[in-house]
Amino acid sequence: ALDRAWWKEAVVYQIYPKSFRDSDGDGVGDIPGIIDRVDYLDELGVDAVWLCPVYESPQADNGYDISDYRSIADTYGDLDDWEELLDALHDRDIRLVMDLVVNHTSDEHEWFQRSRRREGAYEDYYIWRDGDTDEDGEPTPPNNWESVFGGPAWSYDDAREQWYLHLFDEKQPDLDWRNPDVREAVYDMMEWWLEKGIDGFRMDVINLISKTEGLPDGDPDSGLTGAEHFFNGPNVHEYLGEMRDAVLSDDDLLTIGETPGADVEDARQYVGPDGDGLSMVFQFEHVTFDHDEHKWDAGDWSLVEFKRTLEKWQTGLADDGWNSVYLNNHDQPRMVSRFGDTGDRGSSADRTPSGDDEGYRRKSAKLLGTLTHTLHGTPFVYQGEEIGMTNASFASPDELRDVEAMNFVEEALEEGRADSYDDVRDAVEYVARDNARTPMQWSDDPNAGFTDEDADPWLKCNANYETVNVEAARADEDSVFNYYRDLIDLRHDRDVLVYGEFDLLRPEDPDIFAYTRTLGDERGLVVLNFAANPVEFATPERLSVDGLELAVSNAEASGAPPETFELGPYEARVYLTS
Ligand code: TEU
Repeated sequence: ALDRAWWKEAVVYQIYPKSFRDSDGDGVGDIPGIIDRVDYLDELGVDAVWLCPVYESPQADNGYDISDYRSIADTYGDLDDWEELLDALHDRDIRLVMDLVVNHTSDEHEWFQRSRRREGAYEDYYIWRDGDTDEDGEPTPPNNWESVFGGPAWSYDDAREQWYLHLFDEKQPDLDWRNPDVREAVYDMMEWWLEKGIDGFRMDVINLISKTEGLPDGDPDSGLTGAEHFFNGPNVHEYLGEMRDAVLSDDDLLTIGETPGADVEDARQYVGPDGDGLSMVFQFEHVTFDHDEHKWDAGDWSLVEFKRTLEKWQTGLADDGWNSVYLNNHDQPRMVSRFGDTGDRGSSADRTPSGDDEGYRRKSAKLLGTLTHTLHGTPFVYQGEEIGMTNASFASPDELRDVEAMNFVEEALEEGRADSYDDVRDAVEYVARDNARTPMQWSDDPNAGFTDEDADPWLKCNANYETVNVEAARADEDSVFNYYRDLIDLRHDRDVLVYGEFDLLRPEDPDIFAYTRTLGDERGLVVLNFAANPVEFATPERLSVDGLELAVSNAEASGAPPETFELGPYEARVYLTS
């Protein structure tokens, strides 16, 4: 019998609240705005929402810096609004997964404020150390670890006269998970949210919570100095096991760990009943395989390598574990700009030949959606992906809002790696997180229908909203949106797409991503052309295509699989047994 779970059969929709829908005209999205669009989610057909942080926060990292875990930021609304959202979703059988950010808090969290004053039990809530001094007697940090957002991972606190560790921004001090009081406080907070009836947690950088004892220097030649001492650290499984026993074991929850730097072996330890019990993780290998030393060097990528990376995860977690499937989120560039083809529209990275002024935007967006909905694992749709939103254009650094991107530009200029912004503009427009965070494009009204016409959105809208928007997409039978509805329906209807075994065909084919899915007598064949030109693909001889019929395609196709496929640019076909 199948080991069924609702979260294996679900399609999850990720909401970045700041950019989803603004109901009160302050230029920032909010919870009433989301409530207003719950019917839209229902129409799309998704089963769950992952809501990025809406908690009280000074917004140094758009809410990933939490100053109070048990209240909602004013700009998003209040707890009553949140309860109303939960009800509105549940009324439509859509579950709600909340973001859990517990590697760090905001420096404005009461815990940190008390800790810097060494108040009683809070004294050891964070990772405080004395520093060293250099030859000139200047204070230097306790070790050489680097922050993910650039610069040292340590800042000096004048009140406490010690350094504190922050793997991200200086306004995001790391909690000391060795302290049982910290862990207890986190579990209590989780229980508080669970009692409100939520359906799971997405756990921010959960594999970073344990650091090597003694905090030794890291290898200065690695991409991020110190990483080997805080990614998948020594006690992480002990803490996650304890968390499971304390708060997660009773409910049928979706728990997904965000685990940068985890390989398949690591993932097996986080996921499943024999591991820490998480439902799944967000792995990063398929979104970092094109990085050189650093994400800002991202560039050429090959389909062969992309396939190899995904196959490793597909097969590696097939029997004990489960995959999440995503190609973009609020930290990654828009998938259609990265893996598809947008011409020169909405992206400066014109890496592939274009068909017209927007390249093959629609067609390649559908192709990528076909991939995510037919791989083995739970698909995550990031807001705007379902209408084929693209990377944006940032003419000047003043248009950027993300701390990581702003630091990158500033450092490049300071360190002389760039003479002017123009030297790094391509990199910004290719990988900066702001690309994914431009406001959701609801209509061709001014400000894309995201906020009032005369309001100032917190981050500029992508200029292509006049054609790329929800209103236009809903009205157009042939839109990316309507194609996504079909994909989601199909996945709901057919167990083979959820539970079927994955087998990659022709791994070395440079243009075609093809695979089968098999579940007893139920079979599927997926053939995807990742090239901007027509490509032939011969059905492998040993493959039985008996009984297969076309189930969905982004082109004109029908019937049974031919002996030799002639696939148009970015053409996608899914065949299933009837
Ligand atoms: O991201 C963690 C992380 O390591 C990366 O996604 C990282 O932000 C990105 O690759 C930098 O290029 C999580 C959240 O998703 C992100 O939004 C937060 O900024 C970060 O944690 C800190 O909470």
